[in-house]
Amino acid sequence: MEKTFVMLKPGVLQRRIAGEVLGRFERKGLKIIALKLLRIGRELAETHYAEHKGRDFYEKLIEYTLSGPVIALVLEGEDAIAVVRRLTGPTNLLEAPAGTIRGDYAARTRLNIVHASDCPASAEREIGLFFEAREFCPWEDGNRDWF
Ligand code: FUP
Repeated sequence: MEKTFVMLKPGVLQRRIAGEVLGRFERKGLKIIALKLLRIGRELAETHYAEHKGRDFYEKLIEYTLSGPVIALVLEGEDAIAVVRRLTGPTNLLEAPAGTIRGDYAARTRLNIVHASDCPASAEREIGLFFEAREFCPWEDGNRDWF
């Protein structure tokens, strides 16, 4: 099963929509196998967004990422990376359709409220940046009658 990294940026907690956003991933059938609430430091934010260093939006992006706690999680599922990117919607807010997380909850590209890995190499790198092996909690579905 594929794993992907997701970060709910500070706007999610500030707007009290963590449950709604997490619920979208759960309803799709993705499995949460690691999750934590944390306030990240500048060093981690800069490493995470290293590919954007020097871009005109970089400082504001780092500032936003550091502006409050984030929720970091690892989701597992078939084609989890692509499935989660479809749920979050495109980076550019003007292209994010209603029904996607960014399309429904974000008004500006810079404040697009959620990060999701875009390829297997990024997922592996980002999971490694935010989580240690002992923080994972794999589980089995068990009683499928719930569904
Ligand atoms: P994504 O993978 O969809 O999060 O997109 P990027 O890695 O390209 O961008 C990371 C973050 O930079 C976005 F969440 C928001 C910010 N950004 C801007 O503010 N303006 C841009 O033109 C592009 C990205």
